[in-house]
Parts: sequence; C-alpha cells; structure tokens
Amino acid sequence: MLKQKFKAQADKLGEEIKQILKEHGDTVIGEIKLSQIYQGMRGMIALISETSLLDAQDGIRFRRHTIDELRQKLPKAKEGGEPLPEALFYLMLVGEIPTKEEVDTLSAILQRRSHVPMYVYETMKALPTETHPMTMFVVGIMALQAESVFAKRYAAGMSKKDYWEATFEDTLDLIARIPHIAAYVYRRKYKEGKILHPDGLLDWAGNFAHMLGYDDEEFKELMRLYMVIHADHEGGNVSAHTTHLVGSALSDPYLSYAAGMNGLAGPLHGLANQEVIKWIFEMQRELKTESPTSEQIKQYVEKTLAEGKVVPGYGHAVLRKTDPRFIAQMEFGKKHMPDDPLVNTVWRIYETVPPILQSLGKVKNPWPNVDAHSGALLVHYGLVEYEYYTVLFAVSRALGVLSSLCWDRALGMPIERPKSVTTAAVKRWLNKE
Ligand code: FCX
Repeated sequence: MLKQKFKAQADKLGEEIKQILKEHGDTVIGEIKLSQIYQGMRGMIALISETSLLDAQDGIRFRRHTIDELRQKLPKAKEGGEPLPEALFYLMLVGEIPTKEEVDTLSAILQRRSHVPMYVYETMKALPTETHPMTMFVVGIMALQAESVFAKRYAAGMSKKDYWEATFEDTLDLIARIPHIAAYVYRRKYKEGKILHPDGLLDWAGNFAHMLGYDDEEFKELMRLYMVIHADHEGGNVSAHTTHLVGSALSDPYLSYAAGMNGLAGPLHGLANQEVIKWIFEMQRELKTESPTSEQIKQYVEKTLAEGKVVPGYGHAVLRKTDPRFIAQMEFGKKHMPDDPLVNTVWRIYETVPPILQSLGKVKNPWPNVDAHSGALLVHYGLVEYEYYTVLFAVSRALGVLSSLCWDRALGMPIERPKSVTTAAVKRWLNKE
C-alpha cells in the first residue's frame, strides 16, 4: 500500500515538476557571490529535497510540520507519549500523517524484513574492539551491501523506470536492519558481545532500545523522541547531501547511506554529540564538581575558546536561534528528570554560552543545536559510552536520507556534477592576472 501510494504521489509530482520546468526553467532564483564558493556554499540554493525544510528562525519542518506538531499529531506507542519514528518515515515518504493502524502495519513489515545475515556480524566482529563505533557501524552497512536489491537488479539490466522500486525495497530493508547492526556494535564493544534477541512485538525504536539492553519504558520513549528529532534536516547538511550525491551516481542505497554516515561521523556534524558530553565530563573533572556554577562554566568556555577550539553543541550553518530539537529534549528532561545534575548543567551551559559566543562578534548563531542536549539524557538512563552516540544519530538519520533517496530515484534526478574552478581562474575573471 505504502509503495503504491508513494508511486502515485511521485508520478503526480514528477508531472508537476515537468510543467514547472517547461514554463519557468529559465527563471533566475538567486545570485552566487564569490565568497560563497570559498565559504562552504552557505545560503546557496542548489538542491531539491522533498522530505523537510529548514527555516533559520523556526527550525526544521517535516512536510510542513514542526517538531512540536509532530509530537502532538503523529501516532504514539502509548497515550501522551512520544511519536513513533516509523510514522515520521511514512510522513516524509508520502506527505501524509498515518493512522495508528497504518503505522502498526509498517512496524510489522519492518520486523519481518529485519534479518541480518551472519556474515555481516562476522565482518564487524573481525574488527578490533577499540575501533570507533561509527567505523564498526559503517563496516556493517558495507558488508550488508551484498543484499542490495538495486545492485542486483541493475547488474541484471534493470530499466530506468524501475530504479525507484528497487530503491524503495532497499530502503525498507535497510531501515528494518539498521537497528540490529547498531545494537550489535553496542553489545560487541561495550557488553562483551552478549547479543540480545529482538522483541517482535515492539515498535522500531522500542525494539532498538530493547536490543541495546535498555528495557526501561522511559528510555524507550527517549529513543522514540531521539529517532524522530534527528531524522532529517533538509538536504544540504553533510550526511543528507552526501547520501544524495553518492546516490546520484546510481550507487545503491547501502553505498549511499554508508557514505552519508561517514560524513555524519565528523566532529562538526553528528560527532558533536559525543564531543559535547566529553567536554562536559572534562569540565566536571577539571573543576572537581558535578554541578559547576555559571561563573565556573563561563571561565571554562573562555579557556576552550582560548585553546582554539569550538564549543561543541553550539552554532549552526543555517539556524539562527535555539534549535527546536534542543527545546524538545529540554521538555523531555523537565518531564522525566528535572533534578538530574548533568541535565541541569546542560541547562546552565545554555544560559551561559550564547552571550560569550555573541561577544566574539563572528559566530553567526550563538545558540545550542540538537547535539548540546542529547548526551545528558542518555547518561541519565545509564548509556554513558559517549563514543556510541553518533551511531544513534545514524540510525535515526536513515529515515530522512533514505526516504529522500526514494524521491531522487522516483523523480529521475540526474548525476550531480557542479562546476569547480581554480583560484587562478577566479583571478583571471577579476583581471588580476
Ligand atoms: N564555538 C566557537 N566558535 C564557533 C562556534 C562555536 N560553537 N560556532 C562557530 N564558531 C566560529 C567558527 O569556527 C568560525 O570561526 P573562524 O572564522 O575563526 O573560522 C566563525 O565562528 C564563523 O562560523 P559560523 O559561520 O558561525 O559557523 P559555520 O556555519 O561555519 O559552522 C558549525 C557551523 C555548526 C560547524 C559551527 O557552529 C561549529 O563548529 N559548532 C560546534 C560543533 C557543533 O556543534 N556541530 C553540530 C552542528 C549540527 F547541529 C549537526 O550537524 O549535528
């Protein structure tokens, strides 16, 4: 049903795009400044991504729904709880909020497709346990690539008109299997390889929490919220853009997603969540207190900046106010753990850091992003192994980047190939040579 619904919507949008391009294909929508090509292409509109849109002030909207609205409107595992991430996947894919029944069907489909062959676990097991969890995770995804429907059908001579369908099949398989690979990485690295069997009656995120070894109902709720808020952040961020770019060469969804996750593993992107908690632990150790005062935090931030480092979890390339994903986690903290010292420290950092960054005069966004909060919530429930945090981000990000990839193939997006120039060429334009 979901597949047919997606195909019908893709055909409709495909026709509309054809018409738009026929009538307005030559319309100029902006100008490019020289500075932009040297400075990370900030603000340059260069991509189409149907699943979400980021506003500098309001934050992310998934198919026009804010994080707040998603928390109210998406079906939940339990009354008054957090939304089900597979419901967000459904929304991103077809633009409709599913009923609880539709989400339950999707959860059951994902359970059925979740088998990971033994050779994938053996491949990850061959790595030394000191390997970073993100490396283990991506190695697992790469090993699983042998299962790609797209790759097999392409090798057998698949027609262009079927690309979307093979991508759709790989997307569902991957989303179903990713939590198993991620849970294996955690259990192998931190729990002496004691693997936990899935619970076939649980939803996607609830089962992931269970396989990690956290059966507390509140932790399952945290996982549902976490998997929703990290899922997508429009198309230009490193993980989404990389997945899209690699997919544009018709690399299958396994290859494309793995490439994107290598980008997520960078400290200026998804790895910032581990950097935040590491930074806070170091601050606590150095100041010999679990709950540093605002004045102590201020001095520690100034020391961090003086050492030529960034304050992790603060700043953003697009956002210009507090990330609504930070606020959603703050609300979760206020509801479930208002007195937790580490969570309170995160809130005190939030009061202290923005004016300091503002005073530097160069930081465009002094406010916290999603990564500033997530670690403290995980530590509260005992998930203290912070090197693992980016893997959680990667599991969630699969929902956004893979639904986007389905759209790319359904809309027949071409290989991406922007033009680059040398500085010598720039100087020639400017008549400096
Ligand atoms: N602490 C210190 N300095 C900061 C800063 C921070 N948190 N954020 C930005 N700056 C500095 C930049 O390093 C740059 O300095 P420079 O001119 O000396 O090189 C200057 O301010 C201007 O940068 P700006 O335009 O504001 O930011 P960018 O768009 O270039 O970069 C990121 C955005 C997010 C990379 C940047 O703010 C940063 O490094 N933040 C800390 C890491 C982090 O939290 N990343 C997670 C981001 C996100 F949520 C995610 O993808 O997961």
